[in-house]
Amino acid sequence: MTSPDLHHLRPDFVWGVATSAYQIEGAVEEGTRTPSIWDVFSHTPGRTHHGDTGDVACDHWHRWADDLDLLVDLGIPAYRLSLSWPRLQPSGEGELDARAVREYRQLLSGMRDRGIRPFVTLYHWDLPQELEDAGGWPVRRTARAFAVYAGLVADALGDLVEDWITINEPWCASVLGYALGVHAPGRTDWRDAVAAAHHLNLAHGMAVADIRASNPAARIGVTNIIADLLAADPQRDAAAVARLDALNHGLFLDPVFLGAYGVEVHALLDPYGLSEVILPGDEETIAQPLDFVGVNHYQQVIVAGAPGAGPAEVSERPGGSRHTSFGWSITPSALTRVLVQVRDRYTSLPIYITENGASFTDYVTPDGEVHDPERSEYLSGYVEAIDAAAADGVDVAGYFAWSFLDNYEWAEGYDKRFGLVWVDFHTQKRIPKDSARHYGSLIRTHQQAALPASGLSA
Ligand code: GBH
Repeated sequence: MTSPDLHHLRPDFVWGVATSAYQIEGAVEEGTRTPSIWDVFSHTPGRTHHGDTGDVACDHWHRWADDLDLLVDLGIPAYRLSLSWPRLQPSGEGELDARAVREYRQLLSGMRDRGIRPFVTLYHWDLPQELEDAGGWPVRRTARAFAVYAGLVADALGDLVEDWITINEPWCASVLGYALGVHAPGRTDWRDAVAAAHHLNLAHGMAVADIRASNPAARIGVTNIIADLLAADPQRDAAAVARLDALNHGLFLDPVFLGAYGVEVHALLDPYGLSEVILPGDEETIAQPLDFVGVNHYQQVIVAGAPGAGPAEVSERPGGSRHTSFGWSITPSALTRVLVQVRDRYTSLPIYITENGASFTDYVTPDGEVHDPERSEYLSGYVEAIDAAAADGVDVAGYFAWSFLDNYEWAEGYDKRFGLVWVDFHTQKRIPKDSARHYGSLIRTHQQAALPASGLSA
């Protein structure tokens, strides 16, 4: 495996891996934790592949110390994790649960002791079911509840965390959860999804204010999933691309970085009630100054117009000629294009790639190892694509491979393995895949090249 040349990346570039709470923690009945919408959804027959749930997942709640040791062994300096809202604040309101706070403090202290830098996501889709029963994201109250929760968490954990991500992929949380019904809570109403999207944006903005009030030194960003959209036919399908871009990207990035929803977004979603849910002052609240922007990138998509398929009325197929086991394209140049576009259209803030990765049909060979050359090649290609964006002047600050561990892939259950580390879901044994060692060597190569350079410029 060749090592890419990464000399445009900044010397202090942050290298990490990412996970989320419901996908790895398990221990769903421990302490005072209540069900989240994902507990309820995954336990509803027919909702997930094989009926898989996150009840046990990677049992990380009981194994975090060993898992952190593994990060050290692999030479991974940063770790993006999310906190479980129903564990920390079981009814979605009121005081935080003291035991859960203590346990997360142990985990975060364990990271500090091992020299691992935390990036903490406050919402990675596990809304307390009680808040869903009270209306969920389509109601405004949920945004306020989230901000209060975020402020309490910043009070309780702020001495152990400098980098916060408010919300992971509000597109998934709103569109997949409330319009397409393939994610929790499984509703299928575009008006609900549009209201949910606005309230997720509002929740982000309100939370930024509450976190800063509690912790003025905090660095805060928000993470969106950004695809590289290409027209199937440049003349015929340009409008379809613009519609999908408005729904997937503009709906979330416009108000945060440009201060208001753009005309494309209004044209597409006012028929589904967007203007009705925006109250005076909301857009100012959403457009809080941030410290960085998070980008999750997985796909290049070829888009064509197709009447009747939701508000955007498009059909999508993967770009490229090679694909992951999810059917997603392997096209590293797509990430370069996405990063350049985020800079050109939205912000010159530092960009973290907060997720990028691939599922392949991994298996343990008789030697007890997992040989996954296609994932190593994937990582090299995408990291090189980041270097290309940096060469173009984009301020790329870090990269988090999705994922640290094979884990609960939401509605897809346990069949899709994104980990750098294999997990045997019967024994909970961890086996670092070849790609984990490859990633460690990419990191070392960059760090060694960066050291003298930073010494000279100092
Ligand atoms: C990210 O979601 C998530 O942040 C992370 O938790 C997840 O594990 C990772 O990527 C890998 O998927 O849209 O009907 O085809 C990316 C969005 C949502 C894409 C679910 C795949 C499958 C259902 N993912 N989607 S559908």
